[in-house]
Amino acid sequence: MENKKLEEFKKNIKGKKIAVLGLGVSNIPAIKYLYSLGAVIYAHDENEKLSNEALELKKLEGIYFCIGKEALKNLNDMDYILRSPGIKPFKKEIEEALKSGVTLTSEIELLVELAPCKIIGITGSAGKTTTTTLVSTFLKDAGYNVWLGGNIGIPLFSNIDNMKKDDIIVLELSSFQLMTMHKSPNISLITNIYEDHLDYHRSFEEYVDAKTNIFMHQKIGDICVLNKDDSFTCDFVKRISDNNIESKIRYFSVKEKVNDGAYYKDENIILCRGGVEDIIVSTKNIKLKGIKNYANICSAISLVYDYVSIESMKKTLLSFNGVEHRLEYVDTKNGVSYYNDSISTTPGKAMAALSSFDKKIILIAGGYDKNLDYSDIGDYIIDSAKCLILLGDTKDKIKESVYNSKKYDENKIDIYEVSNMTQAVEKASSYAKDGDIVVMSPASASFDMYSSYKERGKHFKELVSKI
Ligand code: UMA
Repeated sequence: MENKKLEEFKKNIKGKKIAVLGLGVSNIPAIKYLYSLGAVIYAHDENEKLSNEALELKKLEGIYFCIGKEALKNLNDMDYILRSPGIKPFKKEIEEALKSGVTLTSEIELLVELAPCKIIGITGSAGKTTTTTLVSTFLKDAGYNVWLGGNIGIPLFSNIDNMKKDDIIVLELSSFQLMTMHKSPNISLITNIYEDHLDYHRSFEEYVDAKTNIFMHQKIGDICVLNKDDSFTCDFVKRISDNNIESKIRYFSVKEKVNDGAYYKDENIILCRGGVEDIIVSTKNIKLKGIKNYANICSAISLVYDYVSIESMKKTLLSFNGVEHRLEYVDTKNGVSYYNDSISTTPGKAMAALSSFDKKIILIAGGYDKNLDYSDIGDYIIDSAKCLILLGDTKDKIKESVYNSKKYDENKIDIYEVSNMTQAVEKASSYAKDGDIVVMSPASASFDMYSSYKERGKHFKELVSKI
């Protein structure tokens, strides 16, 4: 069936002047697509050092480049501005252009506006990527053709011609993307709200308001999933009713029973539909561990249960290892489970990972020193680890943080220092006993020994496979 909205858009965009602000991951494919539709592209970027992909665009005749300090000048006589998420929409030049009648949009907003199929959108301060990936896996395993993208790093708009009515789009959405959106996904989730991105947003309120665009433009029949355990997301119910939004509300929780949605209780993930309960899976049998992951699972189930059978959800959960390098389950060797959390390149990220397990772990930490503050991590390590294996440039800072912790005296923790990851895995596997958990969550970047956190994670997994 023809996608009328898209056909109309294609007709209208011909000859229109579009200032594309930001020549990065999201906008480059969009430029090529809009150019192929006959739009006149003005490519803007404040950074004079363009990527190879951006430089390639110079080969296309009739794309005008505005690069460097003056990049945001001359926006007033455009028809559209296509803003990249990293560019703040409240920049003076953009606000002036809007006053003179220019339409502000973005790659992600065009996708949500023109897609021919259902869209599931996921936002929140934490848990977005794991939940988005799990939702997409649930749907794929159930036989759907799924388009996974958004803030997760995959721009999808340029693929819109290949999308079909029965496909499903699954999007991770950031506050940077949501802030200026005038359209919401059909099925939305806000995982939770914590203070974040205050170097971008002008206030915490602005950050929260941006997130609410995930439901503010929903229509009757749409669904909004909220976190019963998070007071901010619970308060959104009032916004939904104050704005006469007619979406159906579902909740998820890891603390209490919910009536329409999924919850965690006594080591079970339970789906409740209008009071009728089904146990989907026991958390004893799945590889994603920790209360935060149980919340991610409950929220994902609440989003997809109209589309995926209980049997299929169960099958997916039994095999889902998580997202690569993000508290990813690697394997169990001699009764010891190994997890790769190489993505934790800062103390903050590692602290979140550390509180995910129900028992004390063996932690491998340390890496490149980005001059971050390690003063709080000691408390977290003492609370969650019985053994700490340190490597890399930050090992002294982490050790000091443990020694300086007020909790140190009463809590025994074994600390070892090693020179590289091979020795770290050897030490961990010789220390560990049946039933133990080993987590590599470095709290540091990788550049002292690797080219990226991905390379570090892959090396760790390789070493585990050889145990
Ligand atoms: N630029 C300017 N002026 C500015 C800011 C940026 O000219 O004031 C230019 C930069 O020089 C760059 C270009 O804009 O060349 C694009 O940069 P961008 O930062 O907008 O990023 P993209 O490469 O398009 O990637 C964006 C998201 N980036 C941000 O939100 C900052 C990616 O999320 C996302 O994966 C990608 O689109 C695909 O949709 C990254 C991110 O860090 C991973 N997101 C934040 C997070 O997850 O915490 C929100």
